[in-house]
Amino acid sequence: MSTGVATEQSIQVKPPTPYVVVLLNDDFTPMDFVVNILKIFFHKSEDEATQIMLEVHFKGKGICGTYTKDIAATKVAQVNSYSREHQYPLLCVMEQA
Ligand code: NFA
Repeated sequence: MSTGVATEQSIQVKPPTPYVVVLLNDDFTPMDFVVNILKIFFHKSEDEATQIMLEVHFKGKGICGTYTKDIAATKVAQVNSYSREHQYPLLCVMEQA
């Protein structure tokens, strides 16, 4: 059984490097499909999802959320698979924040 006593001299705990998950605009993916992506995978409300979708549509890209590297990579893979399953070219990428 653990005594709970740390035997190391110092234990460094640092916050993980943040990554943003980004959606990129294209001319083919329907607006309502993008809104649904933001609701399903990023837990956005209808209003918030619509705002982000319009940011992507008018400015070329928009941030869906900020995550650790592993979570961001999982979101990117899930969104791109879902878009391809529905035969849309929507692109989701991650960037170091
Ligand atoms: N530009 C797309 C359209 O006019 C909508 C869209 C928004 C696509 C955000 C991708 C991302 N149907």
